[in-house]
Amino acid sequence: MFKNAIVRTPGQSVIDGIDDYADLGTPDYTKALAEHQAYVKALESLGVKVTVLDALEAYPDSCFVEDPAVVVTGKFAVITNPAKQSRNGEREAIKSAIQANYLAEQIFEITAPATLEGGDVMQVEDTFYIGLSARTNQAGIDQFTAIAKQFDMAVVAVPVKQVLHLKTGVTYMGNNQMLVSGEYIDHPAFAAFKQLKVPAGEDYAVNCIQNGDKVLMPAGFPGVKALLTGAGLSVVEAEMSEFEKIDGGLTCLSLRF
Ligand code: CIR
Repeated sequence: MFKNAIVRTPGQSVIDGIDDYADLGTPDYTKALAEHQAYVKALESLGVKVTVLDALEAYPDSCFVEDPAVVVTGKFAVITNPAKQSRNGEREAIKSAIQANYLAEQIFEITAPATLEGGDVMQVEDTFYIGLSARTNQAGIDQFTAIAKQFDMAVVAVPVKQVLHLKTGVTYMGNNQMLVSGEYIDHPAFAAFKQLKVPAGEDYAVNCIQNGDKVLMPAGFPGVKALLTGAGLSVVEAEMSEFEKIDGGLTCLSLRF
């Protein structure tokens, strides 16, 4: 379970966020801000202490703090190397928030030519499933693996073909249960888990945040809600319409530890 989260308020520049996948129009800044505030409240309702960082107008996607860092509760943190030029400066911007929570010897960095984004890193107990994607390359996975090894943690690389990041297609719901959609339904990498299969048309809702017996999910996906409730989880919903327009999901908006 995690007790802390770091988020960053979206700036007005969020309307210029990268949109490689969704085709849903431009986010409304005022609405995005309101959804972000509700997201913070929803995390707090899961018993989490939330640190809110100031908006960074220079980086339109900087509210997606999950990508420039990976945090592992009580063990280590990694400053990543985001692949997109417009996001790369976010790695410097997130450092002080990481340094406030981890000792210098616990903080590592992914360095070029390696690229890696936190959205591709899914921790399941002592194993990290890492997406080999348009944003995370093999060198990034190799560097992360060397870091994880020092903490007796393993890495399994998983190809990402149809979605942005690994966690845009699969998230872990605890208790050996994997919420899977699209290319990850019946995927061999997750064969050992009980699969919770996202129904067609609700793929966006695969990106959920589980904490103990609670789960935060995007509002408006009754099939996934029924699936999670049926799995014994108590569901909290958050409106995500404006972030969905720039390919952002629930996990992207926070670092949790
Ligand atoms: C991007 O394309 O980088 C942002 N518009 C969305 C990032 C989403 N992050 C995530 O899934 N971890």
